[in-house]
Amino acid sequence: MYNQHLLLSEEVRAALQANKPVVALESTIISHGMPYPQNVETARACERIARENGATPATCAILGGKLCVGLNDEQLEYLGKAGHKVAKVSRRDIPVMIAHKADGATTVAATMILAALAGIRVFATGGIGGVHRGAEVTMDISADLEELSQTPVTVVCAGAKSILDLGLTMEYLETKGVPVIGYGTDELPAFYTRQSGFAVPYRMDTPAEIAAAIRAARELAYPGGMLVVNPIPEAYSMDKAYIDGVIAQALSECEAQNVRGKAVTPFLLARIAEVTGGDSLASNIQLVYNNVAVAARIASEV
Ligand code: PSU
Ligand code: MN
Repeated sequence: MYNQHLLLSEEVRAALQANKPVVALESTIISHGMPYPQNVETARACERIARENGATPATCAILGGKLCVGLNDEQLEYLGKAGHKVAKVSRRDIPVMIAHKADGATTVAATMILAALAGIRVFATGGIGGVHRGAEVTMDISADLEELSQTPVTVVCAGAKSILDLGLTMEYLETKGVPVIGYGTDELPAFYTRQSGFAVPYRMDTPAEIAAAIRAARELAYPGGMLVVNPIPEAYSMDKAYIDGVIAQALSECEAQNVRGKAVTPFLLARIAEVTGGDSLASNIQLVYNNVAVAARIASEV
């Protein structure tokens, strides 16, 4: 648990030492995934929901070059207000951020690295990065997928947005040996909608079953993590044809404006929220809450 670059909050340190359930939360969703002030409200509510479901929340970020696991209220507010002024940090960026004593918001990949260093095994987010549409030409494949194959943290998400190529994303995860578990579903959810048309290899209906798989992977000393896909609650699920149309529009704008690299995902998220007049954001927030609750219950059983 000790690393010179790691800074645990007192609360997280105490929970880990006492072997109590802890759930990691990412910060790119705060600074690059949602607008202010909804991002800060959501981040705080996630922490509350983790607690209500029996786990200590550990929001992760890099501040002053320190790998912070467990943030206080001011730190959350800072990241939310700073938005795109703080760096979006994935695996490749971490050593440079430390060298520059810089501030950064951690993606799924980077949050997994911080969580694993701290000894946290379960992590909740909204959606993961994946294989982008057209990746056979652009090679735009999120580092999140590679991280899932090498870092032993279970990520609970609502599937992936259809800004990605969901079929190729599932193929990639299969190739990399990442178990994908549908929580109460046989189908990969597509973030805003409960259905995608792609099957998941496994379905589990209880947190205890998922925890048993996590323990087994650990007992086998598997290097990687697992992906739990948890569908958005029915009440907040969006109309598939409508959201697919909005996503198609956002994708063509992205291409027309020549947006590249790590700017792609934040650009698409922001455009989709704008075009839907905030409806997609409302759904996004609810699915994150749902994931935090499930992750906390899994963490309680591991
Ligand atoms: N997908 C979402 N919301 C998000 C992200 C992805 O629906 O906020 C963020 C996560 O932090 C994820 C990152 O790890 O974007 C992936 O970025 P990229 O595609 O550049 O790897
Ligand atoms: Mn990318």
